[in-house]
Parts: sequence; C-alpha cells; structure tokens
Amino acid sequence: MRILYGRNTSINVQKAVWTLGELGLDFDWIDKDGTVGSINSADYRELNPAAQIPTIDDNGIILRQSNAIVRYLAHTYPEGNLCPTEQPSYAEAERWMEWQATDCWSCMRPVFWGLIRTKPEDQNMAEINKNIETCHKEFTFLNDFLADRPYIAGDQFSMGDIPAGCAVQRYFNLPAEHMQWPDFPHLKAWFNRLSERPAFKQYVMLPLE
Ligand SMILES: N[C@@H](CCC(=O)N[C@@H](CS)C(=O)NCC(=O)O)C(=O)O
Repeated sequence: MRILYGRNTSINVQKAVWTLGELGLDFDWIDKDGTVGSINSADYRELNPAAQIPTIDDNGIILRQSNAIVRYLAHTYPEGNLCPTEQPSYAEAERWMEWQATDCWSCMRPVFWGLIRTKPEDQNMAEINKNIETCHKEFTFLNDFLADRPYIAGDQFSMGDIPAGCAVQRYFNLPAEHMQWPDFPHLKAWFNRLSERPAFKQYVMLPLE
C-alpha cells in the first residue's frame, strides 16, 4: 500500500508525485485537489506533526520532507534509474537538490508567494523585485552548469532534475514581465526536455496558484 498526501498545486507535493510517475509506481492520492480533509486534523498530524505536505506512506514507511521523499523513492526503486550509481553524477544530483531547497527556494518562495498568493494591493513590489534579481542570479548558475550536459547528472535524467525542474516551472511562469530577464538558453533547452516527459506534463505543468 502506498499513499501520497497533499494537494497537487504544492511544489513539494509535485516533486513527490512526479517521482512516483517517473517510477511507474501505483499509489493512492489523498487530498489531491486540496478539498478532502484537513492537514490540521489529529489524524494527519500523527503522520506529519508539522502539518505540512507532502507525506508519503510507502508500505508503512512514513516519510516527510519533499526532497527526502524524492531521494528515498529513487534509492528504494533503483530499477527506475533515478539514482545515479556513479560519481560525479550522484554528487551533482545531490548538489542541485540541495541548491533547490536552500539558495534557490529562499529567493523563489517570496517571489512566488508575493506575486501568486498575495492580493495585488498587499504586494510589496520592492521586496519582490529584489528577490527576482536574486532568482535571476541563482538560475544563471544552473543555466551555466547545463551548458555541456542534457541533464543535471549528465547524460541521463535523474532525481537531481526533479526539485530544480519543479522550481523552474514556477520561475518561467511568473508574471514578472516588468523585470529584465536573462536569456537562459541552456536552462530553456533543459526545461523543454523535461516538458516532453509524460509525468512532468501530468503533475507539474499546472497553472500557478
Ligand atoms: N520542507 C518541506 C516544506 C513543506 C511545505 O512547506 N509544504 C507546504 C506546501 S508547499 C505546506 O504544507 N503548506 C501548508 C498548506 O499547503 O496547507 C518539504 O520540502 O516537504
């Protein structure tokens, strides 16, 4: 029995569900559209005391923290080839997963919340624009890294592409035309490659909300 908890518009849930899709694993999805149950219920808090999504129950192994879930699934189901077996591919996959959760998300989160989840009259545009500038700098690092490789770990798609891919889907769809955008040829080529993957199309390419 495998159960994923969390609504489909959450970036952190998207990482987990995209991974499940890539691996072709069966699962039940609770609160898929955010209308069933509440993450503040006592039952859910037993699974996830922080009352956050996602949580996965993989045959009794209960796991929280989206990037840990991606790693766990990639390691536990190696036949899906999501976990690189050689260095430096493994280290690069890990490095960019860490980057997404830290350097990238610390500037993307305020931009995403500011532009998508805050009423226009309450938006602090100075703060948002400052963070967009930082995002441009951070995504330039990834663009440059992808100059000589089709995927983050090298020639093959891997777990390393998943958190960053979810973040870039949000970044490229931000309503931020008022800012100057770098060119990003390598980031765009990589994003186009991800966009051809059925599980990415199904679970990640959703309108931002
Ligand atoms: N570090 C955690 C963060 C989880 C998190 O912040 N989840 C958000 C959604 S993206 C959440 O639970 N928000 C409460 C809600 O959506 O009701 C992870 O990566 O899983």
